[in-house]
Amino acid sequence: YLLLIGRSMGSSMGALHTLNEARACGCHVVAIDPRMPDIAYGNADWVGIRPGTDAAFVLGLINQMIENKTFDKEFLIRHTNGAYLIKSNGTPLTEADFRKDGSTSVFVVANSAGTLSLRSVKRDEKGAAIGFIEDENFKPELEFSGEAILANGEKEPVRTAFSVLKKLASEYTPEKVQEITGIRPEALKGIAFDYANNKGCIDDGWYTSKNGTDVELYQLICIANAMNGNIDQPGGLIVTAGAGFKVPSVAAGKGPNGETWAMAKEKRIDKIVYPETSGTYSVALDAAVSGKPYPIKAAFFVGTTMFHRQADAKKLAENLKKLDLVVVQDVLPQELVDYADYVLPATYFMERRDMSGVKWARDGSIYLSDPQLTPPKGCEARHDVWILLEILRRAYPERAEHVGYKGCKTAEEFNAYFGAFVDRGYKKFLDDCEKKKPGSAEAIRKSISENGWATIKTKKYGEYPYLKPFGTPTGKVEIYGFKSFSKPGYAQAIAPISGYIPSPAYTQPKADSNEFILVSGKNCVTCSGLNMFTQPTRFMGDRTVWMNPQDAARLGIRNGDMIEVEGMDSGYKANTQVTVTKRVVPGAVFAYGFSGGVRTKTLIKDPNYQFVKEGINSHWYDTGYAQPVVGNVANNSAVRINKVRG
Ligand SMILES: Nc1nc2c(c(=O)[nH]1)N[C@H]1C(S)=C(S)[C@@H](COP(=O)(O)OP(=O)(O)OC[C@H]3O[C@@H](n4cnc5c(=O)[nH]c(N)nc54)[C@H](O)[C@@H]3O)O[C@H]1N2
Ligand SMILES: Nc1nc2c(c(=O)[nH]1)N[C@H]1C(S)=C(S)[C@@H](COP(=O)(O)OP(=O)(O)OC[C@H]3O[C@@H](n4cnc5c(=O)[nH]c(N)nc54)[C@H](O)[C@@H]3O)O[C@H]1N2
Ligand SMILES: [Mo]
Repeated sequence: YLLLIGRSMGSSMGALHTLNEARACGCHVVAIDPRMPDIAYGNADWVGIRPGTDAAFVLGLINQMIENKTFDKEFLIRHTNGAYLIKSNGTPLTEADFRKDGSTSVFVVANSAGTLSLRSVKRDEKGAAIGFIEDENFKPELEFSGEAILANGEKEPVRTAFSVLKKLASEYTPEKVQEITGIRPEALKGIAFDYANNKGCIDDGWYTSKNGTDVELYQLICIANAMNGNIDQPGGLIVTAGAGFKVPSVAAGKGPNGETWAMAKEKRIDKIVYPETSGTYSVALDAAVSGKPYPIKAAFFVGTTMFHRQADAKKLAENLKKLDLVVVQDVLPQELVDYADYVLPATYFMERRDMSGVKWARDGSIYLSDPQLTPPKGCEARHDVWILLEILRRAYPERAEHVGYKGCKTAEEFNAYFGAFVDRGYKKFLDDCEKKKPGSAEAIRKSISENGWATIKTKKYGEYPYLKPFGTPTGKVEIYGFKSFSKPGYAQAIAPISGYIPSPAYTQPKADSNEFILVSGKNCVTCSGLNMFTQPTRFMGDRTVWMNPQDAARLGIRNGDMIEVEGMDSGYKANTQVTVTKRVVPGAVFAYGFSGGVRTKTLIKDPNYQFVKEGINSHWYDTGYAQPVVGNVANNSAVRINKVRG
């Protein structure tokens, strides 16, 4: 049983094939999405939801599991921080509350008699988490509440993390959930029944740029998975194996041949503003205007579409003009090229040799792709790394020397230089495999030469968090985020657990009016800035905006009409064609990302590519709102739909 919340799968890297195998084996798939994803054409259910309200749905699901006692109590006690005690101010009770020299990383559980026991993560000399320190015979109470006597002699009311979750979830009755999400009580109850009965799993996504409340949502999704005890088990939410393959490369202060150097003291600019971000580009562009936290004067874009990727295209366009230097290194003349001082053409992956680990699969594998195309004679395009090294060599020759690069005149010369790293990494990897398991190197070499890939490590289930701790403060699945208390100011920004929060990223549209939430997603034929510029896209792509028949009737709009989409927050206006369809919920409109509204001057001079101008680019309507501390930027927005006459 698989629940997909805001996952279209139609585009998801090879996962569709596995999904279909699962369905053929009887896996029931349910998609919770404001629009019906393509997978729901087959034997999958689609449950429409009002955009940005998913947290209420998940809390409703958790509440049903608690009310019906269908949750995995044993798992919650043993493998989550559900039984860990929380003080009245919301912070965890720790050893430091009892002893002056006590640790704030040692947490406390209680049994039904009120006896306390300590729990913490076991670490090696280097600080790496290797296990748990806890009394396995101690039976913690999941719903304990009572008083603890602290070091200063004061009595402190305490309760378990699970009690906090239970109280929060209790507000999300099926009726309340319907009011917020639009999902019928019977649908919620049915999903809660099936999900628990089949020990289902909710995909945990990875694209957290929808409504500016995504971190909270994904935390709730993980909690709902823990409620089923279905973590790192077959058919559950798993930690993938990984192959452990590395080629000699450049890391902070370390070169491929063992060279070392001092790194600049400055932190990456987005890490200053959003310390927990995995990458928030808007900070750099803001700094181009404000000079804060430090001034940015130049930007170098390698293989990213920016205008179709980044929320708030309007600000992007303004900020790009403020930079002294913009360089775009790409394979196609996408919109960003219009803002570039220099355009550097790169070769495509099919023109290069590439060896790497497979990241997004259950088992750990490696692959080797050989070049299948040769760039035509006279073509200026070069391998991405070659371009970058040539710039490095001219700007900072000593740094290029650090990585043993002295300049290459021809592609063959560069490929030999670069290929040597891959060969060295591959050889070392094979030697290591052979040492661990004699005979394995030959088997891997054979599989690579015959298939282009080889599976190195088969997934072992039941490791995390049963034997190996997660990276959380407790090492367990945290149904109450202790990370929130790890640094000053964090608890205000990342609550340990949250209820439904209306999106702070855009104005909430008025019901039954011409105001809507605009959502986007990918599809197999038109997503990615690359596919957009292939001719078949003209015929396969969908550059319209979808609207529910109920809304269309109220506004007097018919299928195929031209409409004007006006940003409620951004003020931006553009015309496009409308598709009137029940595949989107009332109150929301949908457009594929990467599909339309291209404004580049260069490419669309070609009459064959005029079509890329059709449709809208949803990012012209975004506010650019980013979540504090984590920095994920919201892609959904609020728009007015106006009928175009004539
Ligand atoms: N062919 C192809 N395949 C690709 C890619 C590609 O470019 N081309 N890209 C790859 C990448 S980088 C990724 S991240 C994956 C993405 O794979 P998925 O995450 O499966 O795909 P998306 O289309 O981004 O999913 C977004 C879905 O969320 C819905 N949605 C929007 N707002 C809300 C909301 O508030 N609530 C809910 N419940 N749903 C909402 C949208 O309608 C959409 O269906 O695909 C990968 N696969
Ligand atoms: N509205 C909306 N916005 C979204 C999303 C959405 O669903 N809806 N999805 C979000 C997600 S999950 C992601 S991952 C991002 C993706 O955003 P991007 O990563 O910017 O998207 P791509 O379209 O994959 O951009 C790849 C660019 O690299 C170029 N390219 C391809 N191969 C090479 C190469 O070998 N070398 C070089 N130098 N260039 C190359 C292509 O021509 C293209 O211009 O977008 C995000 N933004
Ligand atoms: Mo992505």
